[in-house]
Amino acid sequence: MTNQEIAKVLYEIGEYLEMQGVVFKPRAYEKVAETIESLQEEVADIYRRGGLKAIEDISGVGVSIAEKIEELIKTGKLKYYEDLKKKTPVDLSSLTQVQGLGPRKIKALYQKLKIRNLADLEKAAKAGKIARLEGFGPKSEENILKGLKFVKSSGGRFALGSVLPDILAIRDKLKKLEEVKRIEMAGSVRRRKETVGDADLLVISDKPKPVMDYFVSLPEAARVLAHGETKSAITLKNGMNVDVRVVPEESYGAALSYFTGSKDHNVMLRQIAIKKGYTLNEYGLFRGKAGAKGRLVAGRSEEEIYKALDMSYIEPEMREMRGEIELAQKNKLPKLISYGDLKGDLQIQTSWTDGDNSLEEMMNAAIKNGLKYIAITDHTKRLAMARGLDEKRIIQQMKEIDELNKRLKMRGARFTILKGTECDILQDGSLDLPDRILAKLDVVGVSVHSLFNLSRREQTERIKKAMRNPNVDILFHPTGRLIQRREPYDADMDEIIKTASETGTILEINGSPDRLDLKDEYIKKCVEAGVKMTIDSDAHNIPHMGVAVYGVAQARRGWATKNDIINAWPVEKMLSFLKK
Ligand code: DGT
Ligand code: CA
Ligand code: CA
Ligand code: ZN
Repeated sequence: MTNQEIAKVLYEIGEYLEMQGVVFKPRAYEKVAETIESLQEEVADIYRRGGLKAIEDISGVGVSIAEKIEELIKTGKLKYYEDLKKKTPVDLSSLTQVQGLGPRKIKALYQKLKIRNLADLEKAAKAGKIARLEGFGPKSEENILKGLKFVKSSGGRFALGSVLPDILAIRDKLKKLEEVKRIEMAGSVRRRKETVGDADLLVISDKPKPVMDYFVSLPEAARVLAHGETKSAITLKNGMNVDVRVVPEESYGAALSYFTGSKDHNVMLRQIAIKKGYTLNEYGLFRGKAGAKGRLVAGRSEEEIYKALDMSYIEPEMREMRGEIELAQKNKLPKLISYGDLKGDLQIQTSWTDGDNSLEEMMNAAIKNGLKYIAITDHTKRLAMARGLDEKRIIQQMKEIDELNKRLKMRGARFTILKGTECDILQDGSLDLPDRILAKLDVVGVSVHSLFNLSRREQTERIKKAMRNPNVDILFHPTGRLIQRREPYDADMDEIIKTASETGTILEINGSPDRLDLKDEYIKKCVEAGVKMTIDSDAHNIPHMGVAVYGVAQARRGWATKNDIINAWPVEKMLSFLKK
């Protein structure tokens, strides 16, 4: 059982328990699921190494959950979970994808209308049955229909962060084979697109047969779709396909370029090649016609192909036909922020509120990860579920931070903990902490966590008012979307970007794989408007700190340079840029 599969069962247990109105326990399961999802090591390996005890050492796991995980690893099944499913036999994982449908509503729909799956739901909503149901109403029915449309449109794709670790693991296994000379990811994965249809791997090998035999017999393969010497494909347990193609060394660059896409970018490259009297395909760039008659001009590397076409090399994340080819021809491409450029993280949660690790633990992990500063940004009191901080507790937290900073200094460590908050924006745009507290903090982030359904005008004004507060530095997860789960709240992003530029407010690129908020399109707009951004992990535990890389990927897709991202700067420069 993979971590993903274990997490999925735990999430569903939480949801089933919530259906039954059980308190606290659902959140406990959810938190363990989140932790397991982001673990580097397989829980099955942890178990093999250290038994039940080692599982209990995972943050948030008590005896009872540990035993359930053990049963899952040992038998691939869990009786407790099967029993819960029998009590309410609904297709939870697809129904919960519909925005606004939580476990309790799903239970009501099952009890009153016998709705078990998306098809039942659509039928009932279209027949107007949900509008007549107590506790639902016409507005709710309308939202369900909207949500259903959204689920259908995102169907069949996978959030990058939920599949990239598995794809990298497969790549690394293949890389170890002596028959594999080189291997690279291509397709949308290499372009780091936020959702992925399938994964495409490219291999150079003189002996493809053993490579392909090994590939199709990987334990990750739930099904084998194709098994040939130049192309094979498998389906993973989560339903995603992985293709492997073997290409000759002299065509590697051409094949990489071709299979990286995007398709539109490739089409344009081919047209440019034709104008110059070449032919470009997945085997190379040829003078005249391709094949036996043409002479190979370039093909080994992507660099030599771009060069032969008189343009500079284009990073994969930019190959989306958004003007990158024109800039490459003029040698005017921006120098994108690199994956190692982040020096700080400006959104970190701790066990003061709903995080799993203490402030000190998060600090130590950040130091270990090579960061130079972090801002502690726990939730505020309106988020009672997350034990949000009130004035008294945030003042206590500031003292703890002073104390830790003092100790860091004594140790000679070049690391700073910044005092911060993720302060809730209230309905009228005022904030959940008074200004005299906000003024004492180094970094004030604000977030919308409630009232997603305000009208476009109200929502936009609400956010703008918060941004105009002279104590507010950053707007966290600015659109509120959850990839494939929740659409952004209705607000005018152009106006928000404009307000950011007028007020000097930073917009966040939240790296959580299910958020990636801002998305690439808005990042590009910010870059153009001169609005600065920060790339944060929004980590609630130590493993989760690693997700900032997805934020960097998204930033690169939005053409951001180091100069656009304030936490790629040293701490003094970053702080002096914030509002006074
Ligand atoms: P995905 O899998 O939907 O997330 O998106 P991609 O971009 O990975 O697309 P995929 O897997 O269908 O194909 C991989 C790459 O192969 C694609 O980015 C460009 C190239 N490719 C596929 N089909 C065609 C085609 O008909 N024409 C051209 N020029 N390129 C193609
Ligand atoms: Ca693909
Ligand atoms: Ca493919
Ligand atoms: Zn938040």
